[in-house]
Amino acid sequence: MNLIQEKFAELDGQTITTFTMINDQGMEVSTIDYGCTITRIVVPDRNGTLENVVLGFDTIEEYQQHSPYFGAVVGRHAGRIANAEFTLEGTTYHLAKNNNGNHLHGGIKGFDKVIWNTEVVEEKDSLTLVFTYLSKDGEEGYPGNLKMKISYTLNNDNELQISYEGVSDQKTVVNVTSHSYFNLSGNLKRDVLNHKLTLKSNRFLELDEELIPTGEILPVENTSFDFRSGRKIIEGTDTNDRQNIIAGNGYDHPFLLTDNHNKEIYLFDDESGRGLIIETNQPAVVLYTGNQLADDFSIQGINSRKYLGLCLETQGLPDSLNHPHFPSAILEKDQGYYSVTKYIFTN
Ligand code: FUC
Repeated sequence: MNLIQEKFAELDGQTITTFTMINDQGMEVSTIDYGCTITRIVVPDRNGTLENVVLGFDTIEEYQQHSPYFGAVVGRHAGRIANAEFTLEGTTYHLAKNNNGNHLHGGIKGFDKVIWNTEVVEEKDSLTLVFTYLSKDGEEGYPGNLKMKISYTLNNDNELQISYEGVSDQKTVVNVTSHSYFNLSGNLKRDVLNHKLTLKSNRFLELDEELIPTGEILPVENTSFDFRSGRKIIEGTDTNDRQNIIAGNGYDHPFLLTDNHNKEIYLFDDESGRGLIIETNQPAVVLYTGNQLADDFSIQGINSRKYLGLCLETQGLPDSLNHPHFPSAILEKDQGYYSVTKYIFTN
């Protein structure tokens, strides 16, 4: 295992550092302490060729100007909260409005736009980056001083594990995830339309025109949302299903997982031979197929465009605060929040 640290940029008088973890198989994961952002994941294809499989930039300016949360940790609450408000113990909290009057991915300056403290833990067969941050009471409208600790561990089996821990001095809400856009073709050679996704999920959330959950939980049977036996992404970008159309011709939906820690999410690109198995303790995964990716900038020399990457955001259900029948995102005072997701790359 090997770790390289180098300066990435200066921001407001602070240095932003890139940490690159490299394992004995040559897999590399590069992360900056701004937003705990994963800027690069390099893994082998079926011939052993090492290439990057996530969308990321080389400069801080590009992250600030163009990034739709590329590779970042999003929080305190991932996804949309309707009208940017919720009520807890009789108090209504007004959150930052950053998406059509709604709250999205933690607000205007969420976890993705702050600089985290970093520590490195080296073990014989793994390396861990430990990021910590204190989100103060009232930040982006949320109650409670919330202490977060996020760990990225790379081992020699081409597995990256991300764990999220949090504790608050007041009752609050937490639902954190990682927002990497995967593209297994390698160095963005193709878009993700021919990637095949398999999901252990029978049900998904219906969305309204603003991509907010309506409260209805729909069965996947006989729809383009049935990934149980595997399905290419293109089958949902080109349908008449109203849910695919309102998402911008694709997917932007939370799927409820039926099985945890058991290969519940599997993405495969036949042409490169690369696969990605995702296992989590979370109740859901949001599949977002890059439907809103703008085309007026480039990503490491490649023109950005729709479907250039897809996100698999393991998490609780968005807007659960306004839908009491959804699993709760409430964190009690002094109780621990714990979420963990493992990304296993195959070739
Ligand atoms: C995803 C989506 C949103 C949004 C954002 C950049 O998580 O759910 O619709 O476009 O990322």
